[in-house]
Amino acid sequence: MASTAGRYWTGTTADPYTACDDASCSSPGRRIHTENRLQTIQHFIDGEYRASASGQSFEKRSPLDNRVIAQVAEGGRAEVDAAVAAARAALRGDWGRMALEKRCALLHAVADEITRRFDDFVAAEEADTGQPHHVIAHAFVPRGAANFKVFADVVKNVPTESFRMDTPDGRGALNYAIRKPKGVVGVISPWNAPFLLMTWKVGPALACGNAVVVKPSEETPMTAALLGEVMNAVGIPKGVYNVVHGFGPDAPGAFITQHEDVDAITFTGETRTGAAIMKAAADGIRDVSFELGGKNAGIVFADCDMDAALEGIFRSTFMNTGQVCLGTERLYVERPIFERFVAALKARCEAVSYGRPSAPGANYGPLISQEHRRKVLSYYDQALAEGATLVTGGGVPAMPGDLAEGAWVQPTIWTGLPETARVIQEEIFGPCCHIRPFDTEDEVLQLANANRYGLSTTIWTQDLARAHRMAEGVEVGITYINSWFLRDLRTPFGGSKQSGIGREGGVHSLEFYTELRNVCIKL
Ligand code: NAD
Ligand code: 6OD
Repeated sequence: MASTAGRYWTGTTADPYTACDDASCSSPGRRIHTENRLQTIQHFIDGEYRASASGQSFEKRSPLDNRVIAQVAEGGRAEVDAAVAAARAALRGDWGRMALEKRCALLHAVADEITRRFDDFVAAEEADTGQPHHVIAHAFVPRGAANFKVFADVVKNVPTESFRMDTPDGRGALNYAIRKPKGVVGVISPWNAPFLLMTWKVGPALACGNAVVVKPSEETPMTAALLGEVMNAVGIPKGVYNVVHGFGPDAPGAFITQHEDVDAITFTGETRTGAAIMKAAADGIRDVSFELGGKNAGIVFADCDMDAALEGIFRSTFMNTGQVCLGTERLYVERPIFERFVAALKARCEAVSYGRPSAPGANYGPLISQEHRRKVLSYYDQALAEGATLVTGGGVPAMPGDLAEGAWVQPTIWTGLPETARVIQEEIFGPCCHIRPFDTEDEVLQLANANRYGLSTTIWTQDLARAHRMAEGVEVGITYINSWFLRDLRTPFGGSKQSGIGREGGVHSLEFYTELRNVCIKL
């Protein structure tokens, strides 16, 4: 059943439009609900929406109530082959020949079209993730648009190096560097902030002149699919942006990493998936850029601004139901304020408002899936088995009606565990943290660094010298001082240790998405 419909979904139920009731929303009254609509999500290959050649599809369930909300085309080798061939053809055709100015103007147009269709993207992301409207509308979707504009501007303005050298004949030679696109880039993305994280790769890849084959997470297919409509609307040549839906191992994810005509792979996801991808990439000597798991420490000194620290730590631990790679799962609080801080954080957790994205005042959503909930709850059990003191949460909230079937868990805090406990060492990726008191800077540095991951840390202190000392001492790629998840897209982003390989952001993205070549001219 092949379809070339010009839209990423085919709806079977009417009723999509409901006014937004969030008083703090910047676009009240403009939002679309997809919560009650069954959709068919197709691949986007060579500028067209397509079903799978095999006719196979899989169910996408709502995290809110476990209802099936979409049938998603399940790709195989045929779709990956077609997508890679389309991408290669685009590079050989108009896209490969396009002037930089025009390419960048088109990417600005992509950003503008995302903004014009803001409500559709918000609705799609809400349907996929069930997360609160304000998080998606104020953080994730606007970032999707920014990812196209910012990198178009970076690429247009970056200089290249040149060296004048002496030669024995006295005439000299000039070396200069040129940047060429890597070629066909495989983009494999996760479910936790799907649109932000996928466009964070696609934006710079296209700005640098590559063509992409995207494999979004099987849990969150919608915004990647919807973006195809945007690409067609603004005139991005066909084959530049391709999406193949499906799973990872022995499926489109793996097929992209093994494909001999894929030149580079950029991946965000779990560390162990990164290891599998690295092995596959090794065969073709393909370049990889990896943003992987984390077990981030939060560090709160007694001299902090208590209200700001509490708000920052609460967000870093529980925003997006704890499903943020930069999120805090190990918290160290200086002893004089330990009891007060734990009590205040507990109170914040117990005041969250569970609900659908559209529910008035709802500020806390479900986990992404039943499978992920089973994993998180197994860690909740594990913490108690290892002797934790449960401060709050630890289970499943009582939800009304259909929501009782959703992937809800309570925000959870523990104290009293040794640092060797699994919930302190392993990434859970849920709304939970262990809190431990500390007495000295050296002690907390040693505790924070005693982990195989090294993505980020958030440190709260009003002592500037200490802030700098700590920032130099923590073994992570990204340190936030008196802040968290404040993003300037010009800065290097990535993890140390097992949290990643490489840095993306600003000019650093060029290191991955382009190949630098030297030209030497004898004068
Ligand atoms: P995941 O590794 O399970 O899946 C990510 C993507 O990889 C999905 O599209 C999946 O289908 C695909 N995949 C799975 N196995 C594959 C294989 N063998 N070959 C090719 N593709 C494969 O991760 P997830 O559960 O979707 O996301 C959560 C994880 O992502 C957490 O570990 C989190 O820390 C990490 N993450 C890291 C960052 C960062 O910037 N460092 C950002 C967001 C999420
Ligand atoms: O802001 C970004 O660019 C980024 N990569 C954020 C990652 C969030 C992880 O959940």
